[in-house]
Amino acid sequence: MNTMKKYILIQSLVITSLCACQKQTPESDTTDVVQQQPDEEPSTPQDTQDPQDTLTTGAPDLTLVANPDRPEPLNKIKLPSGFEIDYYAKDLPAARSMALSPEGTLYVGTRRDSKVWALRDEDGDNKAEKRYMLTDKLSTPNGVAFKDGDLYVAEISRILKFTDIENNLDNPPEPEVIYNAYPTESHHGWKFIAFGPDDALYVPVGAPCNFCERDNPIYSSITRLPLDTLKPEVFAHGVRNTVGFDWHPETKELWFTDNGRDRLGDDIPPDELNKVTQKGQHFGFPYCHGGDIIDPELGEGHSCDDYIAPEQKLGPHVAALGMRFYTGDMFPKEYKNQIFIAEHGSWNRSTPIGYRVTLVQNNGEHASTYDVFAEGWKNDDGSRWGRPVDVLVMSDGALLISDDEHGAIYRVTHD
Ligand SMILES: [Ca+2]
Ligand SMILES: [Ca+2]
Repeated sequence: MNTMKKYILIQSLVITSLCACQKQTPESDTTDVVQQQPDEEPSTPQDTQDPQDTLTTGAPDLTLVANPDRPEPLNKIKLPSGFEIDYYAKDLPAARSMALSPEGTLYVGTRRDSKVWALRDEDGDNKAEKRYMLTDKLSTPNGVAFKDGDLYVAEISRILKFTDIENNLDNPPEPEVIYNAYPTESHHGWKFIAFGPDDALYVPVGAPCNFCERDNPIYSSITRLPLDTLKPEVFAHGVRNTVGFDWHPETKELWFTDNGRDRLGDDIPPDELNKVTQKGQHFGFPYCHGGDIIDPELGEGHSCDDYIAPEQKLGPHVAALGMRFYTGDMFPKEYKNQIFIAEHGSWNRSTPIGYRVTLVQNNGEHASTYDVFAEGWKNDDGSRWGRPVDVLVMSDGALLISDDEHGAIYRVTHD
C-alpha cells in the first residue's frame, strides 16, 4: 500500500466517527443535483500506525508540525519543520487562479465574484497592501495569465486581454475579447489558463457533465491557442476537468491535474496528475479513470491500455486544482522541480478529504511519491475554514497559496 493510501485510510477512520455527511460547495459538479449514494463501510486499515510514520523516508522531511505562536487561524496549519505561513493578502473573497508579472504584480481571478484583482507589495514587507480591482463585470473569470505587459483572462467561453495592464493598474482599460468561441456550458466551464514554453495560451475545456460522451472533440480537452492565429487546436484529449497545469522546467513537458468523476463511491476514482509527452494523447475520460478503472456506464468496449495512465494517482475526490513545479531557491534543494498541488477538498464524500497542499516528487520523467505538505484547513469535525485553489512560486522562492473559502492568499516561506 502506498503511503498516501495508508494515510487516507487512517484519516477516514478517525473522521468518519465524528462527521456526518456534509453538503459542500461542489468543485467538480455545479449543476449535478443527484447526491452521491450512501457509502459502504470504510475499509479497515491493515494497521493503525501514526500517519506520519508512513510518510516517505527519503528527503525532504515531511513530518508536519503546527506553530501555536501564529495568530488564529494560521496556527492550525501544519507544515514541515523550518517552514512558516503568513498572509500575503486577506479579505480577498473568492480568490482563485494566480499569475505573476515580472514586475511582481500578482493577478488573481475569481469564480463567483465576477472580479479580477491585481495586488502589489510596494513596501517590501511581503504583504500586498495595494490592491486594484481591474473589473467586476466578467462571467466566471477564473483563469489569468500574463504575457508581455498584457493580462489575459478566461471566462467560460471567451478569452479577454487587458492591454498594457502593468502601466494602467489605476485606470484599467476595457478588456478586448480576443476569442469568443469556446463552449458556453457552465458545468466545468471555468478555466485555468497559462502560457506554454511555445508562447501559446493553453486553455482547457472541461466535460459539460459528471460523465458523458460528446461528438465535438473540443470537450474534455486541453486546447492550445496560438496568439497569432487565434485558432484553438486540441492538445490533449480525455481530460475531465483540469484546473491547474505547468511545464516541467527542464523537459518542458506539460503536467496537469484532473478531477475524477463522481458517483462511483467514496474511494474511486482517484484524481490524477498527468504528463503529456505528445500532442493528441488521450487521457481516458470518460472511458477509463485513474489508468485502470473502466467506466461502468460508458467503458464497455474500451480498454485502459488505449489511454495514457496518470503519472500519479491522487486522493479520490480531493479536487486537485492548481499545480506548479517548485522553481525557487528559498526551499531546501530537495524541493527543486518538485510539484506542489492545491487540493480544494471533496464536496460529496462521506468523509471529507483534501483541503491541503500536497507534494509529488518526480525526476522529470516520472512521479515517485505523493505526500501532504500543508494541512489544517479542515477542522476535526470534517468542516473546513479554508480551501486551497492555486499555488504559485514567487521570484524570491516563497510559495503562494490562494484560498477561495477563507478569501486569502498565503505566503509559505523557509528560513
Ligand atoms: Ca507590503
Ligand atoms: Ca485520466
